[in-house]
Amino acid sequence: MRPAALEICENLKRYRKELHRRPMVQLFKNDANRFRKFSCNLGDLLFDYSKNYIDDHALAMLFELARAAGLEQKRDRLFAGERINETENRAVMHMALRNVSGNPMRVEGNDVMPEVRAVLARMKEFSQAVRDGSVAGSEEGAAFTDVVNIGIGGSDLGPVMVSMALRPWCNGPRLHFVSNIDGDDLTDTLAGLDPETTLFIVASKSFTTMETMVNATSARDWLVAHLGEAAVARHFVALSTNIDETGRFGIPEENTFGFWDWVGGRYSVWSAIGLSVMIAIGAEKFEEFLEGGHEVDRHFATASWDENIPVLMALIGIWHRNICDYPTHAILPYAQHLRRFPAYLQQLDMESNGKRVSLDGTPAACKTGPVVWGEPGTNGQHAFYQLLHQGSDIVPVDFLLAANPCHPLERHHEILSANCFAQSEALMVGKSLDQVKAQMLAEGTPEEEIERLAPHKVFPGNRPSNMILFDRLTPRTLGKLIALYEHKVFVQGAIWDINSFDQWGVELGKKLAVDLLPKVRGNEVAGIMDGSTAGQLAHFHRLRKDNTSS
Ligand code: G6Q
Repeated sequence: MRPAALEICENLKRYRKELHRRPMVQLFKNDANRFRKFSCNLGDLLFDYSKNYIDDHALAMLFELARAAGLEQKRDRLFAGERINETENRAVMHMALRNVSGNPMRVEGNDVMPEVRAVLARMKEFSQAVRDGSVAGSEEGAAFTDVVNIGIGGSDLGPVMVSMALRPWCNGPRLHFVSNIDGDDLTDTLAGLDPETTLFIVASKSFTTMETMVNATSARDWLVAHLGEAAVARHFVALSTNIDETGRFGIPEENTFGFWDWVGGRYSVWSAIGLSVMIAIGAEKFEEFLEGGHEVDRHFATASWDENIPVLMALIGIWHRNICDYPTHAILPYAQHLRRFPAYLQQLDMESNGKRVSLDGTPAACKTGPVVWGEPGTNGQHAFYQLLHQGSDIVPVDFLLAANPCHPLERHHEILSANCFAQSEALMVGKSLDQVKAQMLAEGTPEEEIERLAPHKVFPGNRPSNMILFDRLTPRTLGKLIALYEHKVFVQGAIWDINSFDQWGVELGKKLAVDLLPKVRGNEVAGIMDGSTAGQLAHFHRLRKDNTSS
């Protein structure tokens, strides 16, 4: 964080102490306009951040902090297609993938829209052909019934999450996802699939990722064992920027869908990486998904900060992380179809902002990205909400809820919604010792029982949460939700002055795995640098031997 921004943080920390002197509900009592003031809308979507310990003054200082961090200039550089991913020497332009406006978008001066539209047009044509059976496993063959996306990280989490979220619109072939190098993933997926009617999509930007290449090779072996080598060209499709490697794998160029180095893996679901989703929901619905993302891009680029949802989400997050020192952030969608949304955001946020070095290579002067986690409600309520309400750490929360379900079970949706509102209220309002005692007394609990049990039943309250409330979980709404969080992550990275677009932290483990592989295969443990790893491997080899001999 820049020195001027750090100074504002110090002022905010002092001011926070003052704010925290009163209960959060008091802030509502003092200001009848509080909800209207600290919430905003984007179409049907409401972002309510009034249940946080902020007021006009705190928010004004947070805006000042964003200014001191150079947010506006950094946002302009993003949209101008400059190489803001400095450590990888790349621009960041995933917004072009959902630019449905017809206007140009430039990366270092060159309009990338013609290429983007060309790939999108090919994706549409191909997905339609798979859906109507005109592209099939053989000349006269039956239509593909199953599509297996093989990819990992950014080449998996997006399509998995989006296809789950948009299940009501999935009317194409069944989708499956294989990501883990653990052979169970591929084995379980292939069991029950008919090679004749199975299409494999190998999704890998680099086409060198070990997990994906090994899974793809094993899938290829499976197919060849059933249908012969010639079937590969019809049953395999590649999504990649590495055309040489896709060709070497045996996938013809007409079955390869490209994208560009300005599309980061965790931002790539809008690109060819979304092909599996397009096959499942159809091009028209996929286009609506893109439109939702684009709407947020325009909003982020043009709305004033006090109405700019990603900016507000980010600043509230900065408040929690840097001013209040809260270590984690929970994403709690009250939507079963969003059950992988927390995992998706975990990658988006933690891979982007889990950095301890500033852009200039010096240590970041403050805490950066929090641990992001979550599960859908109401399931989480029966598991970890205990800690949210009474734990010794405060966990800021984002609730997400659709006003209208995509299923016909109205009664379920009413109960689900009531639970969501109730949790957000309970976190803030809490229940005091006096209230607990009064209730126990009214219930006829004996005096000493009250004394013994009452402290355990106290809810401290004053715990912060945001609410994102929208009409229905449509492709357009999902596009909006993802883009809101993408830009939130960008704003926070800009304020922390870190590079949100690289991921060097995943490299060391990958390299060591390559070095250790021969030692896993053989049983020679010499040369391992630490006693623990050597001991683990020796034990591993003993167990492997026992298993082989039994
Ligand atoms: C995302 C990361 C990472 C990446 C995977 C897969 O931003 O870069 O999760 O998506 O490592 O990479 P490939 O698509 O190159 O196989």
